[in-house]
This record gives sequence, C-alpha cells and structure tokens, in this order.
Amino acid sequence: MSPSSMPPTFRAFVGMGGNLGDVFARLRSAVAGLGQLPWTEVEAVSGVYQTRPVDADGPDYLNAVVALRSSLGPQELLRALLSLECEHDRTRPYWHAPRTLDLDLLWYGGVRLDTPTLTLPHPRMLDRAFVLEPLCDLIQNQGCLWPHDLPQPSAARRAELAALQGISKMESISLTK
Ligand code: PH2
Ligand code: MG
Ligand code: MG
Repeated sequence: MSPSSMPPTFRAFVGMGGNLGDVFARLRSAVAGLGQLPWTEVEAVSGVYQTRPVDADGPDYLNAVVALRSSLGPQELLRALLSLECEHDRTRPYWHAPRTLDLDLLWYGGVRLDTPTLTLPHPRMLDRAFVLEPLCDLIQNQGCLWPHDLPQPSAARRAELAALQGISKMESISLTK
C-alpha cells in the first residue's frame, strides 16, 4: 500500500489485569495477542504491578498498561479486546468478579465517546492506582507521551491513591523479556 493510501493510526492505552489462575502467563499472552491484531502495533508495555482489589473481592491483581498504535476504530478495538479476553477464559459470573484477564480500552487518540458499551476516556482511569502507576511508568521510563487531553495528577495525589489502594511494582518481572 502506498503511504498516501495507508489508514491513519491512533495511539491508544489499554489497561490489563487479572487475579485468577496464572495471570502473569495470560498477561504475556495478551500482549502477544495485541501485537497480532490487524493494523495494530504494540508501542510499549509497562512494568507489572501487584495491586489490592479495588471495589472487588478475591486475590490480589496483577496490572499493567500497554501503549498501542492502531488503525482499528475504538469500537473495533474494543471488540478485539473482548475476543482476546474470551480466548483467555474470561467469564463474568457477577460484577467485578475475579477474572483471568481484563482488557480495558482506557484512552484512544483523545476521542470522547459515551455509548452503552464504551466510554472514552475511561471515566475512572485517573482515580485508580492500578491504572495510573503503570501509565506513569510508560511516560517516565518508556518515552510515551501523557494523553494530551487529560490532567496530569500531582505526585501527592499519586502517592495518596497508591497508599489507599495498595500497589507495588514487581521489579523482577517483565511482560516483554
Ligand atoms: N479491576 C476492576 C475492579 N477492581 N482492582 C484491581 N486492583 N485491579 C483491577 O484491574 C481491577 C480492580 C474492574 O475491572
Ligand atoms: Mg477493568
Ligand atoms: Mg473490563
């Protein structure tokens, strides 16, 4: 395809998490799956964080955030994320039930959307340490740009959320190596 007929690409951030079974293996497999989606490239993958369940029960979660470039539209990307969840044995027995793999579209190119199945940007993304800390890891350590249309939380706010919600970076493991 000549450059002029290439579809435009957009940056997106996807939140990943799980707290059932071999979550680390499923997060790794999900990163590979994201990289195999059509018209989609994984730009960067954050560190892995162990986090206490927020408004949920069950064991601690592992969470991470992935930066993508994609020519899929936001609804197409959402459908692809839901199929990847299914391929990784995701079930939904009740609201916020423990899960093998959760893939949430957090932010997509500054697009604002409010539909029954997708709200962009994700309405709680800046209030959850399990999203904010991996996102800040991508910005501080991997050269990603902060989503241009979102307010950047102060260091004090980040520390407050981290202390309230309980989060620690698992320095010894990586989803890409
Ligand atoms: N996801 C939820 C609810 N609570 N808590 C943690 N620590 N990590 C999550 O990914 C998470 C949660 C709903 O999707
Ligand atoms: Mg979620
Ligand atoms: Mg979800």
